[in-house]
Amino acid sequence: MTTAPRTVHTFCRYCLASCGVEVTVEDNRAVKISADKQNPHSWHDFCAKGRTAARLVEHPRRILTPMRRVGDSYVEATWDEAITDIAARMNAVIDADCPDAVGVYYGNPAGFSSSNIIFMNGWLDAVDTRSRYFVGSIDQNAMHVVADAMYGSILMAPVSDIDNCDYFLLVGTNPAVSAWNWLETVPGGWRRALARQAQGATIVVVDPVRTESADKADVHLAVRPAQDWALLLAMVKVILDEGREHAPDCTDLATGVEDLRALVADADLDDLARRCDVDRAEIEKVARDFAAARGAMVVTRTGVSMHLTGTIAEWLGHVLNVITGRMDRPGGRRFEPGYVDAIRLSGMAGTSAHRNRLSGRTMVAGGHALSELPDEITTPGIGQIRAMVINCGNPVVSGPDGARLDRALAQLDLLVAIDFVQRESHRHAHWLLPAVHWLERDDLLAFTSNMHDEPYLHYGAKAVEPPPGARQEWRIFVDLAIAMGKPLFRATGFNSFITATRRAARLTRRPGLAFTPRWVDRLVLATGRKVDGRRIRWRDVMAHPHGWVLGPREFGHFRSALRTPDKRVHVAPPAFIARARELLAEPAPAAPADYPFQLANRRHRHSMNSWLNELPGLHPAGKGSEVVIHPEDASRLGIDDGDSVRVHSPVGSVELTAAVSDQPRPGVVIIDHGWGSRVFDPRGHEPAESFGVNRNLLVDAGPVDPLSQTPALNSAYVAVERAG
Ligand SMILES: Nc1nc2c(c(=O)[nH]1)N[C@H]1C(S)=C(S)[C@@H](COP(=O)(O)OP(=O)(O)OC[C@H]3O[C@@H](n4cnc5c(=O)[nH]c(N)nc54)[C@H](O)[C@@H]3O)O[C@H]1N2
Ligand SMILES: Nc1nc2c(c(=O)[nH]1)N[C@H]1C(S)=C(S)[C@@H](COP(=O)(O)OP(=O)(O)OC[C@H]3O[C@@H](n4cnc5c(=O)[nH]c(N)nc54)[C@H](O)[C@@H]3O)O[C@H]1N2
Ligand code: SF4
Ligand SMILES: [Mo]
Repeated sequence: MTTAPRTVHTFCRYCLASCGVEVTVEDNRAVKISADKQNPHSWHDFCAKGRTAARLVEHPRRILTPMRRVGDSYVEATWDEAITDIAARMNAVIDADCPDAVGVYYGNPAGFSSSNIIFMNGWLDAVDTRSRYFVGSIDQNAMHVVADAMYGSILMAPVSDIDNCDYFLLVGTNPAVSAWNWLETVPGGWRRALARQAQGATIVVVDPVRTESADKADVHLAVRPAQDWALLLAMVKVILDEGREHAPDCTDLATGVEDLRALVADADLDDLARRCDVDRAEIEKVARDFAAARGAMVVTRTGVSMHLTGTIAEWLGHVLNVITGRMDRPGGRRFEPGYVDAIRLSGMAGTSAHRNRLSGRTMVAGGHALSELPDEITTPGIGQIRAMVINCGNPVVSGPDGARLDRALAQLDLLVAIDFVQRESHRHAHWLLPAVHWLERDDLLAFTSNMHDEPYLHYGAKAVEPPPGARQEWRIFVDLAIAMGKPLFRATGFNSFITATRRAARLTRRPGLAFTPRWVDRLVLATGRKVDGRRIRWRDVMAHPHGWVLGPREFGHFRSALRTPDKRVHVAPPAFIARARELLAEPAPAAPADYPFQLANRRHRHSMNSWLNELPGLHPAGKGSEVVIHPEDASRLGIDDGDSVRVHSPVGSVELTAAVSDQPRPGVVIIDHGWGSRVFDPRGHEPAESFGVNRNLLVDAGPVDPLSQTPALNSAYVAVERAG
């Protein structure tokens, strides 16, 4: 029997643009997904990834029940079998060694579920392991480290006030493709910036590649990769030396400006200009225009962070905003309080200063660095990781030196992957556990409410029921803790409380009595901020299916939100000053003779890191298999457009097709990241499908930014030659 079509309004949870969508549902299938134009906040970025979300839900290779590895293939199993077996094997590993023998890697999509990370942490605390590996170390750690040192909390992420901005200094970001998101949701951000430009605002894009965004910019500074720190330090120097700073903010809001002055006094503009390979006169002009503009902002993103110098560059971007009076002022960066105090709530979760046994490095933002994971798995000793969960991640492709990680994962006693399909990183999994897609899931993303560029609440309602065999991560972690006999959140009684609610639900035949994260959502709202003088009630949330703008954008919340003890912005954290001095003392960057090119990266509108590039019809054949080379470099190497070329580094080698273009600056070659991930077929036993080439095989995981622990993902040195 078919049922009449119905319409569900919700939002896309692939990226932080959080587009409102309208889903037409027929027979529990999402047959059409379009932008929800009644959404008052977000739909303008709506893209093909959201439009085709049902293709992943209905992926022909989707895992539909837990699957256990038997020899070289997989057999279907029940959840009871899966949880019992995994719990027993994990307990055995812990008993033989210590809790750190069980580890987790969690990737970017984990943050788009309202319950995943909370209950994963509850389980990790139950197990009492410190072997926690986080995608931040290949993405946003620099931002967390800077926010912590300058503002007192890793979660103090300022949002962009685009509509009042007269001068955009966009460093290492390509918002025309990526949407304006990295720890902030600024719907239609790029369009709005272009609208400001049409009214006279200036857009400066700093990028070694002439991207779609750089093409539209008034000024494009084709910086040498990983040398943004030098460029931004030069701008800080121009502003401080010439007295162009915002004096009240430098004395009242900020502390440490004198230490900055001392730092720039020891830096030389010509030297800095040489390092970043941008003309000194151009740097001076941008710095002066930036300081003089009425409303202005520096925005730094992944192009800044994914280098050995990432934290210093990220820091100096924030410094420019602070010393020119851009914080909490129109056209600059504000603090959005959101409807819950995410900073307070996350603080309650507690952070660990644990040092990894081999590297001795501490956690950043609650996790260790992915680049350390292979050694922690393969090196014997107390705390050697023997069992792992990969939760929403594909680190073999998205992280550095995937070949090394792949070899390590193969040595585990137990590897559990929670995902929709079996990808490259799940190749050695002993258990594949089927996840639930956002179209099939309810989410209240309260913890990111302070990243929206206006006060906003939207309940992510599910559009369709998940396959009966799929389970949300929270449920998996809760069941594992119970089966392992370890108290969730280290809270005695929590497990028996959950079991009691389940028993009550069974006995009374009222499934609604069983514990779900909805209880947490309600608690969060009940203790959240007041709107119009009262707390948000659940029925208010339900009354706004298109999303709810809670009030006007407000300034004036930044200072009180600061978590530094003195409620001031620390512009010169000693560790950053010391590292900057170290960089200044290093010789100017030069490529090693054997590896003369730097490897840049590109994203596409229609893929999401290492996934969504396998969806039928979304990508033409050959996508993800080209290396873009500047014409001068190509002619020197005797390479023509379409030639087969080999790109290699000290750690890896890949073959691709040459595309000759003047988009990269000479000396830089581009290979898109996120490709080269196989999708296996554990149910149908068809051969693995492969899409493109994994360029991160070329990135050495060894050297990392000492502050953020991020490797040189987008500035590794490589060699290029004709193949054959
Ligand atoms: N060279 C280079 N490397 C990069 C980057 C770069 O710019 N250059 N970018 C980096 C960035 S910004 C990031 S964020 C990282 C990403 O790195 P990761 O987060 O490790 O990997 P993703 O490629 O995002 O893979 C996410 C996986 O989660 C699965 N998934 C999606 N939704 C869900 C869900 O709801 N539940 C479960 N259980 N699984 C789900 C997907 O199917 C996919 O397998 O990669 C980084 N790598
Ligand atoms: N379509 C699509 N949208 C996405 C994603 C996706 O994979 N696909 N990923 C989402 C995620 S997880 C994130 S974190 C955000 C990321 O959002 P962005 O940070 O805007 O990511 P990119 O589009 O990779 O832009 C980074 C730019 O930095 C440049 N760059 C590289 N090295 C340097 C350098 O040394 N200096 C400077 N100045 N620039 C450099 C690159 O050439 C690139 O143009 O996007 C999100 N949105
Ligand atoms: S993936 Fe596309 S549709 Fe989904 S939130 Fe991001 S920009 Fe919007
Ligand atoms: Mo990311």
